Amino acid sequence: MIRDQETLGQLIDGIARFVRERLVPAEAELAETYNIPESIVQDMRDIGLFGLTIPEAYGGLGLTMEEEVLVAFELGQTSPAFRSLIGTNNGIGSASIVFDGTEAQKQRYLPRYATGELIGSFCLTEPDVGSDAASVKTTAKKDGDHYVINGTKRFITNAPIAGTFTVMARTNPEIKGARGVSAFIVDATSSGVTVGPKDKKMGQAGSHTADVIFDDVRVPAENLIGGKEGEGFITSMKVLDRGRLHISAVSVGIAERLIDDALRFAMERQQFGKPIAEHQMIQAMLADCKTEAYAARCMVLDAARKKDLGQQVATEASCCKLFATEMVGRVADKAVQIHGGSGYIAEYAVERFYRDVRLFRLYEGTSEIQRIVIARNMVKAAS
Ligand code: COS
Repeated sequence: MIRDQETLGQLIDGIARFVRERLVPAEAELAETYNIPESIVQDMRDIGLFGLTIPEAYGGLGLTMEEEVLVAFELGQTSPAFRSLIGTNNGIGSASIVFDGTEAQKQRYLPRYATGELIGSFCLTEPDVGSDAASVKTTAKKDGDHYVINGTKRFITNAPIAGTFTVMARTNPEIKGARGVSAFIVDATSSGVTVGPKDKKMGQAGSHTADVIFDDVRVPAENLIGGKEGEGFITSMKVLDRGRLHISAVSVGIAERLIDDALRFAMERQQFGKPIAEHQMIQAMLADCKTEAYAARCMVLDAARKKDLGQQVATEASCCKLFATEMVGRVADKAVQIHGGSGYIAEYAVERFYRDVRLFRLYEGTSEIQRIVIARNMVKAAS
């Protein structure tokens, strides 16, 4: 944990500079090649980006939630595929072990996630299991001192480069819902693990997802996270509470980048004898974008601070995810509108971002799921 403002300021400034000087200039190449150059990946390792949230005892920076969202505001200022590469090691790919792993599991995996030597990936979603995450069909059957895993996982971020998968599998077929699910760490090189072809997606070029198929994969019982069956779904929900705040912060960062691009364009582009930024209808769009992005930033910081104080923030995390991801969709739409015909041309970054941000309303829980979580918690609290 970074405890003093000066060190935190240096970290944030350093990441902002890295984004501006290394990542933004590489955006067009990334969009073209779908590939993050190895030299950039190495730079990310060197400045510790893979281990931002891994506790210091295991080689990471151990950022608090507030510090993490401050970093994510900066990482959001460029193509989200860059963040996606480090996203799983700092979030869904490592958090199950950070929150609920045994000491041996932490020592075995976390230091290598922190350096980026090992990429962790999170396997919850399946072909028939999306929003209804407690209905996991993948099975894990106990066989001596091993479990045998069978099933298919879908849309798995960073699967093609993963060294480990955190796999949610049903250990108790008698229990149909959440309590029958357990979490396992599965080595990607285990016999019976197959990663499918990379998905062709609408946006986020360079962030790779794929199916992962488990066919009689034998996993040592010591890889059951926390050593306890039936805890996997709860672990997933805790992981997603944190992940949802992170995605909200990235959405704020991207909105701020889009506002900046749209403002600069509007100040240069002349129509009817003056910069379009002087036309009131353009000004209204800029003002609405600014207001919404600012509101989302305040929400994310407030929820992050509450989480750091040890408060339950499932409701706030869902409020942030709902508002910030819908907000960035509206901002991207207006940024394209302000760019006029140019906004539809790939030469301008807004064209890419418009497609990129669509994902935020879908993954780590759709907007509809966030509304369900918020309303259910409201009813529960009032009962
Ligand atoms: N933190 C800790 N525990 C939580 C929790 C949270 N945020 N949310 C739920 N739980 C616990 C509940 O307390 C309950 O525990 P008990 O068995 O002790 O009672 C258990 O988890 C089951 O919860 P619930 O009954 O609410 O489960 P549902 O099947 O109704 O599902 C939703 C709840 C819909 C919210 C869940 O399935 C969900 O988030 N779906 C979206 C999944 C998702 O985001 N997928 C994206 C892919 S992952 S990148």
